[in-house]
Amino acid sequence: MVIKIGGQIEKVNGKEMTYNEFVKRYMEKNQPVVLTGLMNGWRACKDWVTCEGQPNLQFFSTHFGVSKVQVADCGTREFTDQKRQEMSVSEFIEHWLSNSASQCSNETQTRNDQSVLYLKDWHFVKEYPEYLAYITPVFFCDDWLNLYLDNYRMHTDPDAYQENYEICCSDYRFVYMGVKGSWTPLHADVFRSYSWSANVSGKKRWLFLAPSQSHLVFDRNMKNCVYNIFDEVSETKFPGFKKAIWLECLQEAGDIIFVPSGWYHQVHNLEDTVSINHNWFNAYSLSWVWNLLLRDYNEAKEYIEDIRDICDDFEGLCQRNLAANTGMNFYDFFTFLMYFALANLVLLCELRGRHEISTASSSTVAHHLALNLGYIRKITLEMKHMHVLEENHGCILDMIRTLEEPRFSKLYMSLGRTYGMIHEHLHLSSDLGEALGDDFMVLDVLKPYASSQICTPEDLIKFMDNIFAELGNNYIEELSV
Ligand SMILES: O=C(O)CCC(=O)C(=O)O
Repeated sequence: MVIKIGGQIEKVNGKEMTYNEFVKRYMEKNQPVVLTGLMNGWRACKDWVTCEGQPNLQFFSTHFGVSKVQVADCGTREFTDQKRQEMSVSEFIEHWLSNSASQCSNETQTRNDQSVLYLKDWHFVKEYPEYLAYITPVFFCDDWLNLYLDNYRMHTDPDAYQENYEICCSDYRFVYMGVKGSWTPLHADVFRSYSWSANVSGKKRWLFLAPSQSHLVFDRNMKNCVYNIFDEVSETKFPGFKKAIWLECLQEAGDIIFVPSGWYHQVHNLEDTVSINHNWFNAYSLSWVWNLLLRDYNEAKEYIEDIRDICDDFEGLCQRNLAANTGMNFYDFFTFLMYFALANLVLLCELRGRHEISTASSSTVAHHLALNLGYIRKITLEMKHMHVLEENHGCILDMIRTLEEPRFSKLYMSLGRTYGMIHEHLHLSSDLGEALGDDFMVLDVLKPYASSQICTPEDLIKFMDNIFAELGNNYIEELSV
């Protein structure tokens, strides 16, 4: 099938763009872009690439050969993805080398291990935290997903065996390695997160579909999505497909692509390629995550509607199924929102208490924090209006206990350092060295309101509004995003 290509993704020199420009032009507008010039000096670009510009397979085998990784067989479909198997990095590289050797010698292929393998989702940073292969470009640092997972779990199911979860959901910072011809089927990213993907070596072809057209790659029931846009796609099954207009991008080594929320994409390695890839989201993309959860919840509910009457806890079962299918449920997402509401509030109080919002950079940080809170409030309000979590009788967040938890201190301090770095506010990035002590004035502002526990979206809204009233009317505009 010949697809319609409507244009190319814009390519911009990342060194000539400010953070605020990136936010205004791409993150806020949810538009893809390719950024150049941001990978200079990365250790990965030196260690992982040969003098000829090829992936340095020997280096991977020698230094990381024992790592266990997920490898996709690009020729075998399994449900909506490619069939995967686990193997060590050295086994994967052995396969890669033996296949390229047999291709070079033009050998008649009689062996049955000629499948095109693609190493995906290798949690490289988790596994080798000391190695420092790269520095996340500033544009992608406001990453609540990985920051949260460094301190908390997205979902805990006391009944389920967790080993697989520990590995696959521990973070979303990956390395990908694939021979020429390896590829990734059409999909939109997990949680409708953003992603960024940096080509360390090799070349990729990306095909993108804007969210406004995503219905065109689904069947009539909006249940099944096209798997490979270059297959003969059945017009009867996918009647809208031929109307889809794709954007294309040829990503060279040294290019980083920003993939916005909800954009379907298919990716082909045109050469042997090694890339680094993060999934991430923040205040700007919370509504995407929430809308996905709502859609998947309704689907999960519909699926078991016929057993509603014989179910003791129908809602509980829906939430369990939602977490199993999507990776989080309403409780998990609401818990996530509460932690980030509290972290942003702590930082805002800290900024006002210690330094006053006088310098340009501190007021930029304050504006950013207030905007974050505005987005959190907006989603929480939607949750409240939809009466979700109303049947919840337990407390989800005990403010005082949370404020005293070391991992919460780690979370808000990392967030503060991130904003200090992004907005070049050196005070904030260096002052947040100690956890909140009892004498700390932030607690004076928060504690009177923190005594009540937060169980529902309504509680969270009240809590946030009380603190805002305390801080004065400075942030009305940001709060009404
Ligand atoms: O590079 C690939 O093969 C896939 C990457 C991808 O889908 C992503 O970054 O979202």
